[in-house]
Amino acid sequence: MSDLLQIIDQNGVKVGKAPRLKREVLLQMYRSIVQTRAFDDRCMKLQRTGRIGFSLPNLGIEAVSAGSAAAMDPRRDWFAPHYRDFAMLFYHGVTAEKLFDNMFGNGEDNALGRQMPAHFTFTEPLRFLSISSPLGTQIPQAVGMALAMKKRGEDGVVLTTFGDGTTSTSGFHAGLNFAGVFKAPVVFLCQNNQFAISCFTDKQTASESYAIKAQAYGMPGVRVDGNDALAVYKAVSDATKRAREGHGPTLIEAYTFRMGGHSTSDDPTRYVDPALVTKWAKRDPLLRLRKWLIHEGHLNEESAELMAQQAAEEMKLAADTAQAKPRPVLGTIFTDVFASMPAHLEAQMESCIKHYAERDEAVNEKGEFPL
Ligand SMILES: Cc1ncc(C[n+]2csc(CCOP(=O)(O)OP(=O)(O)O)c2C)c(N)n1
Repeated sequence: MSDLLQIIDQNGVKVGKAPRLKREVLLQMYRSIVQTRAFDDRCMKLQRTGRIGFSLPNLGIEAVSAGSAAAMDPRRDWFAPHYRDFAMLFYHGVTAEKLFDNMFGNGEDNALGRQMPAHFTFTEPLRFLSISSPLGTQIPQAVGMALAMKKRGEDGVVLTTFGDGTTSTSGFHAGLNFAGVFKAPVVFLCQNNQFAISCFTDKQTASESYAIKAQAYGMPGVRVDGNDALAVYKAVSDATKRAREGHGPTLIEAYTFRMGGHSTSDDPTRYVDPALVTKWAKRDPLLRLRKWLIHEGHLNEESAELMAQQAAEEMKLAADTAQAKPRPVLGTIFTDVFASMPAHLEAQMESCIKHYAERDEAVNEKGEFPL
């Protein structure tokens, strides 16, 4: 099994060669983790007070998303994400309000309320394929996108992320096999947070690691400390460079721990050993990066506290704003599917709007349909 790549240890001390990164990049990585935590905290409050239906906490795994996002070029690369990757969006400048538009499924949601909450999709400011609930579907899609870019002579790379549980899907096998054979410019990043809902990693695979599976597909496998944003950045940027230069895919396993529940519907205290939680709390990715940034003089205790406070205020304001926006109009059920709507759909749309309007039911004068 390959060694675990680590640059900053759990005490915030440098133990490996740090990549040369600008101060703004380092601070943006840190800020995106802080924002993700504040977003999760706000979502939990909204869910517990019945204002949103569902969310997926990122607590503990944020450095995997932040470190990998920093290694990608949003102008030419694509993200084919897992559903626990919110820091990628914050890193590349998606606003909190835009995320809450999706959480509330309002009329400004990019998916117009037709996706589950926390299932984001963006083409700007980064190319972020829609998060998908069926596990592993993003993996073959990422390979197809990467090969399409290669065929067109573009130099883009696709970063696809997934959990340890997702390595048991057929999408994982099909995607890695195809990418290995055709040298697709893809980076496969497994967030090994050691759980698939309540299924612990020892019931997920008999392999000695997830990274070792790369051997079977003819590509390099790298194991990295997933709570170390700099190490994740280094592993993903090396793999991206390799892919961009035409040498094909890499499988990276980011070893981390899910410190929260699987979702807002889950009670992890029923199946997670508290000793494990205590052990991993000491490896917290946010505290580790914060200690190192303070040591390097990029941050101090006051500026770090201020950033956390600002993020909490930002999330509250964004959530309140998104909640107050109108819902999608009824007609959007029919739009966005065809470039020009076929006649039979147009007829169905008219009849549907007329039906509800006549009954004065659930539609206002703008055709808004409270779903
Ligand atoms: C194809 C498929 N099978 C089962 C599920 C139900 N399911 C939802 S999340 C999940 C666990 C996934 O675990 P993992 O890939 O490790 O990601 P994590 O939630 O730990 O981030 C399961 C089994 C699903 N959504 N799709």
